[in-house]
Amino acid sequence: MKHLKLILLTFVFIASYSCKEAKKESKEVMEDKNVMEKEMIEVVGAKTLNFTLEPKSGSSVKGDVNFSEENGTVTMKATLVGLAPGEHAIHIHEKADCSSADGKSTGGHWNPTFSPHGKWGSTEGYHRGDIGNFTADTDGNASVEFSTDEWCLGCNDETKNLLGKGVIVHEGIDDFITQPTGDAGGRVSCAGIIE
Ligand SMILES: [Cu+2]
Ligand SMILES: [Zn+2]
Repeated sequence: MKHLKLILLTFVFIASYSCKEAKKESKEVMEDKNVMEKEMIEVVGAKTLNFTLEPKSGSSVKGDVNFSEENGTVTMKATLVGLAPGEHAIHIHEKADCSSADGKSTGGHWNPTFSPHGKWGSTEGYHRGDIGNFTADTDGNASVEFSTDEWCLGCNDETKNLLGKGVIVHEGIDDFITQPTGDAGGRVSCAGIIE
């Protein structure tokens, strides 16, 4: 009888121990799941960014610009109001700093490949920020769409990473020839690309 009690006690002990282990394991699984969910949200969150374009140089040019990355391609969509009708240049400049009244705090064109200024895709070279020209309608409204696999949002390749750069809309037209600016005139709207 004593022997049987001992066996029973041992059984209870083992049962309660393995139950504790199982609980511990399931808690670990839950924690892993939480970490995975958090990482997934962070990845999705890094793929779409929205910014407000603010007027510069005494203009009333404002709007929204959106960047999204999918399958290695970044698409920029900008909507603008308050422009003079006709053509204007839009570039990515090297800094996200829109603090100065003339927008020059964003620096020059973003040029991480040390190339000449030019038309996007030109065999003679172009800056990674040389988006080009777009046309505003007679009411001064415009929408711009541009896609490329030569940009990324937050990747480790600094020749592609848009984060920390700035969007600049110019008063004039990019001639794709004048170095290193394209002679596009004053900076009338600005947005910093900051996560
Ligand atoms: Cu520019
Ligand atoms: Zn340029």
